[in-house]
Amino acid sequence: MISPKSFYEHLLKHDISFFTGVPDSLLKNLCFYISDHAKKRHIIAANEGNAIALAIGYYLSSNKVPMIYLQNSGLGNIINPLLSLADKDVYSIPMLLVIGWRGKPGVKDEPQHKKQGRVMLNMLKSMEIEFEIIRNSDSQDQIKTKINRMVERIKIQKMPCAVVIEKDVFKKYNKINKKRFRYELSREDALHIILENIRKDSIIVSTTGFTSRELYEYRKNNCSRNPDFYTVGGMGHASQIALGISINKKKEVICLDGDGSVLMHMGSLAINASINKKNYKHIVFNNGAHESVGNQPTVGFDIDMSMIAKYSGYSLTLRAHTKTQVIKAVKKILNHKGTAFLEVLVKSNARSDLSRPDKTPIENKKQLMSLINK
Ligand SMILES: Cc1ncc(C[n+]2csc(CCOP(=O)(O)OP(=O)(O)O)c2C)c(N)n1
Repeated sequence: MISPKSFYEHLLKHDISFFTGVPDSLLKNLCFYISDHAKKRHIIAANEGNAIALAIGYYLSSNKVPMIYLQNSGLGNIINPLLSLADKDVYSIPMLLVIGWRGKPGVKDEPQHKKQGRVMLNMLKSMEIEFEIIRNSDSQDQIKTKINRMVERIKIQKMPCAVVIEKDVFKKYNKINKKRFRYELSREDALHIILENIRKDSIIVSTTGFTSRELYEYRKNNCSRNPDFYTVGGMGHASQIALGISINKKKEVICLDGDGSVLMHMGSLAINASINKKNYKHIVFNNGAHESVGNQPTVGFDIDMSMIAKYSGYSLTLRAHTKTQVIKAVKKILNHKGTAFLEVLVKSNARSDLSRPDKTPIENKKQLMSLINK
């Protein structure tokens, strides 16, 4: 194990002092330390591919090696800019990737992480990216030696190299910059209000992380079988899944999204609006954070998502943050004969005892398909 401080300071010794990436629960203590200490030399990117691009720009303008952090779920997002820009055969950009290894074979994890965890090392090998695995049994000195080896390779080869991080490598770090609650409703409160004010047969597509877990928990406690699709992986794609369903169905299709998820692939807003299906309703819980992986900030509270949706072409866009406002807004979007968008501003304070779906994704899919294709 290593403290985030020692890891960070070791990178500084190598003159690695710019950090960008998308947060990961497994790397959260490192992410907190970087947020507290790197300040302006740290940018939380909208998606992992963007982080690679930012790192390229940083290198071009500083001649220094940047560090990019990500969960291995984000590997798909980085492949294109890595292979078609940063690679030795193209612009040859040195950078250090720090990848959280979810779904490592032999370690219990959720279904969406298993395949990615199993194939990740082979994916890195086939991309010709050299890497070191940092194990939780490694001593601090062993970890530093592995980083030294990778940094040396990066500098000689002038290309991206990676350290793959097992679970529990980083010691706990208590962040200094704690977030203050700004809004009265939690996402779970808002979710319950919405579920109680929509038609019971509405098809719901929920985004990655706590939103899906809170929806699942509600169904479990109410013993109901509903047409829900939990977007357990594929962060940022829930709204397009919902759109794909809505084009074949007359029933209301409601996407329950998160600010981090919308930001990750924000171009989809314009596509949702352009299709203008009147049964398509998009609700975003904006808590200004990636709460599911440790509450690292997004730009959610610095922007007005309902305005972005409006100018992307949604014919009705609303914002709400109190119970009365949410009830009114839900009624309005459901009565509206066109694509509608509701931004619900909430606080981050999810319960720590949230359960996870006890059915497999395939069982969930079968239940959904049997309910909507009767
Ligand atoms: C491509 C990808 N990158 C990163 C993750 C890790 N991850 C899971 S949930 C989440 C945060 C989602 O943020 P948001 O949509 O705002 O929802 P919240 O967690 O705040 O409810 C992240 C970063 C992931 N699953 N997939």
